[in-house]
Amino acid sequence: MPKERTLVLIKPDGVMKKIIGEIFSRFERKGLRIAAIKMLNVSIETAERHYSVHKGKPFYGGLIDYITSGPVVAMVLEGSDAVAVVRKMVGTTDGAKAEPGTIRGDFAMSINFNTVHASDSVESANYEMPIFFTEKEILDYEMPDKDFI
Ligand code: FUP
Repeated sequence: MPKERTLVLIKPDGVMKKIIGEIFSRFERKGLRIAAIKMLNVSIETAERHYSVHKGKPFYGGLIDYITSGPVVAMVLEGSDAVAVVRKMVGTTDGAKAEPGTIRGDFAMSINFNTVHASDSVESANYEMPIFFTEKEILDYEMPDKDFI
């Protein structure tokens, strides 16, 4: 499997639920390498860039309001098939329908406040990562367990 990088956001409700550590812990224990981390207030411009594919949809306005409503934790995760692996760990879009054991399944109750974002393809990841991180902020380093992953 090719090594991939993917963008994950802990959305404002995730920060308020005090599960930043829990979410990082799940990804770390899975064997994904954390290549970048940042906490930020997302500007309207950044939100519009990140969610440009949803422009014009009925939920777009609410989505922009929500992601700009409080602090967000952004991260880049790296690993084999990382995009699909992370999407599986995040669960389906609607928290009420997401499988228990997934992040949304365990911590979210709705589609509007679904706690995390994860890139849905390598193309999306390549579009989304530079919105939140410069190339220099995405670090290349080796983990001690790399030979067992
Ligand atoms: P996902 O890839 O699972 O994050 O979901 P989508 O790309 O389909 O949607 C992006 C975001 O829009 C979701 F995180 C939640 C929000 N959304 C709604 O609020 N209402 C909808 O009907 C669909 C999506």
